[in-house]
Amino acid sequence: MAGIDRILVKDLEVYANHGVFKEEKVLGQKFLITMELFLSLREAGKTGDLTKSVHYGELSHKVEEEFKKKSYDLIEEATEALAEFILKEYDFIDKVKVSIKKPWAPIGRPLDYVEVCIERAWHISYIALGSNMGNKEENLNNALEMINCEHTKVIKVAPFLKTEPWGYTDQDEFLNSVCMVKTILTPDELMDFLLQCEKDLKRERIIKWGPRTIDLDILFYDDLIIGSEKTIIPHPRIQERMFVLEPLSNISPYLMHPVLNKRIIDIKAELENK
Ligand code: PH2
Ligand code: MG
Ligand code: MG
Repeated sequence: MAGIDRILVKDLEVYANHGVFKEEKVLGQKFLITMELFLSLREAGKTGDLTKSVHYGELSHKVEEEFKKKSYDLIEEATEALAEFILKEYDFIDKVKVSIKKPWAPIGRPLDYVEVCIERAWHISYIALGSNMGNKEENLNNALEMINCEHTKVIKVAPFLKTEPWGYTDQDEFLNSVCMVKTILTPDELMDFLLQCEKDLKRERIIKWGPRTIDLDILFYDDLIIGSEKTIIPHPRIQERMFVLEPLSNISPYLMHPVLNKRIIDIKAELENK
């Protein structure tokens, strides 16, 4: 998503009270904050419109204020907090690299500085939604509302679709949809977040593939391929399920499946012809 356009704010000097040691918290010390923002600068470059870019003065002041709000033990925490703050505050920044240097780190030895540097980004994910108990439409709408929050933004939603139960067929028909989101969560964090949403929407797990008030499954996360204990991405049964392919091809027909190496619309045509 992110190209190579970037804005660099290097070694912004801020005095603050972060550190593990008591004297660091009491006396404070100098920190140097470097922010590398990755976003398209084409439009601002062509039009001179500042609202299409980031006002780096304004950003620097906001970041300084955010940095001083709290006293962290670790510069890792402060760095993480700043990266998250920048992505949330300016959600058109695709990716950010943040580094914090401590030139006066009190380690009893001379040094140039210690530095922590991280890279964080907005990621694109697709989530399948399904419900076949209670007020299904309301269940899907509640789930979408819950998913859309500070760290995860719903970008597109497919029209809700009535579908016959697949797998375990002795149950009520489903209402299904798929949404496209951007998120700053990692795949595992997104998984935990969706499980928590299911819980909050009172999902009970009784029979595998059985009736449910709400089911939220990650279909894709960027073009990542993951097969860990906890998270399998892409979802392994996309190509067998019309209740996923139909809504998905409604919002992103030309999306590439990173394992099958085919577009969604073609995977759907193959299932139709089976
Ligand atoms: N979900 C299942 C099993 N079967 N069938 C339909 N039509 N829609 C679903 O969402 C669905 C299903 C397991 O998640
Ligand atoms: Mg499911
Ligand atoms: Mg599930």
